Amino acid sequence: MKQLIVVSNRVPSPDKDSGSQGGLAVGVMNALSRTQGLWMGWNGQLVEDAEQHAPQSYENEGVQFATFPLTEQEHELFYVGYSNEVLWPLFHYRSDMVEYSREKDAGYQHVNERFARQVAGQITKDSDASIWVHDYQLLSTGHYLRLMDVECPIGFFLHIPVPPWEVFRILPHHARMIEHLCAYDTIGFQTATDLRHFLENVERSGVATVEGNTVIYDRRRINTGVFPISIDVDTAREMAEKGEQSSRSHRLKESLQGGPLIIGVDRLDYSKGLYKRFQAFEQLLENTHTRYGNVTYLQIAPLSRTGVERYASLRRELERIAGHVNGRFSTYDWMPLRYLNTGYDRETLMGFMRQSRVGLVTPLRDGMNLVAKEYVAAQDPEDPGVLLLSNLAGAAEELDGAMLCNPFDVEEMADMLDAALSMSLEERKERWQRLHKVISTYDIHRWGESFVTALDQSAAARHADE
Ligand code: ADQ
Repeated sequence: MKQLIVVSNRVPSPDKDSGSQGGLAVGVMNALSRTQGLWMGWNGQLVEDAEQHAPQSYENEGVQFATFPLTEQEHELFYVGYSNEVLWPLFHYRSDMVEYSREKDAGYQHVNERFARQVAGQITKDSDASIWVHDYQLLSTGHYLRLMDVECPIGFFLHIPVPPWEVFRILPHHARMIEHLCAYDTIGFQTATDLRHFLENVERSGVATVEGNTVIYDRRRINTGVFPISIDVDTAREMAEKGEQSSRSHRLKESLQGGPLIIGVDRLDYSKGLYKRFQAFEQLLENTHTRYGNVTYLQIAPLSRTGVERYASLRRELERIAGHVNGRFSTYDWMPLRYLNTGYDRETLMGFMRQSRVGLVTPLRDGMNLVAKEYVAAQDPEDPGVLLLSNLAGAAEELDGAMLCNPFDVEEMADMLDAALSMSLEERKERWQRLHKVISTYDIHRWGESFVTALDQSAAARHADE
């Protein structure tokens, strides 16, 4: 049987089951468990002599894991530096935040080569494996695998957006990145827009040619496609039903004093549009006064990438505006904006989502956004909440039934929040049914299966050509 090897920067933590982890873990575990799969990645540890460490292996839910450490310097240059101070902002259209240096670039290449070496070490001459590499931290890993004579099918999936050419070409050595991507057999994107931008970037870089959705590079044919990531809809619904009965949910409900709840759940990241969202909520309170009684906005935003300065400064800005909004509108027994940096287990989160009248998901740019889909899955079909979604999230290309807003237009967001809070039950149900149809038609299982099938097919076509 063919073995699937998944490679990503981080692997799911061994002490949690996949149901308690993010959507990616569920989709990938599902694909891996059907193929005696192996998942490889960084173990989260920083050590001085990382090169000397053989991968640590363990098994979880029938899937093998092999993880390895990095050095502090590798982590600083590869992860903090190039991945999160160059690629992440640029691919989210924030060229103003890009902080490039040759040292970070070299660190990124070095760690990508190391990931490739670790993976190549697991492949024996007669093994029948396919390799699936994930996300912007590992764009060059396939290239190094080919240099190590790994000839098996290798696919790549990008979880974040692809910017158009005029933004992409800001990246120093962007042509080299395209060249490295040409090592893969299949490259998947979240949306049709990302795919279109990628093909345009390939052509404009002059590195390879494009025929339909196929990239042709030095007699190699690279298939590309759209694979919008999704969630495990049934599990999310079950969690929401259970979560709603938890004592936390009861306490939340009591604390609302009969007023409606608006909820936001995001990693604390500048791409998620939190600052403008807080401004929109302030505008809503100003516009509607007491029309909705004690309306509460609960924003759950666990800290992420705390080593990157931009995240620390965003945190300070959010603390300031949250204090300002509450200082302005709170009464002795009502605090309108509840802003917390705590992470919650998924059952609690889904239970909170189910109780809320509006799900506020307004990234300034997002590859997909799984929270938008989780919000839909968590709703009670008889009394569903309204999804207010940024038209700049990948999910907006799919989620027919959401209210779409421009996340840069604070006044429009405030007006749409007002409309969402006063929406009739009939319209809420009708919108939710359309949304639910989308997420249940193409769920996380189909996502994993369709990518792996596409990878197998493109590799088979390559062999037929040889
Ligand atoms: P992220 O930018 O992390 O992912 P998102 O798609 O919303 O964004 O996924 C976040 C996940 O973390 C969700 O499953 C959410 O429930 C969970 N989460 C968020 N806050 C939490 C909290 N406080 N406690 C527990 N869980 C929490 C990247 C890309 C996205 C893309 C995904 C998957 O940026 O665009 O959708 O990968 O491809």
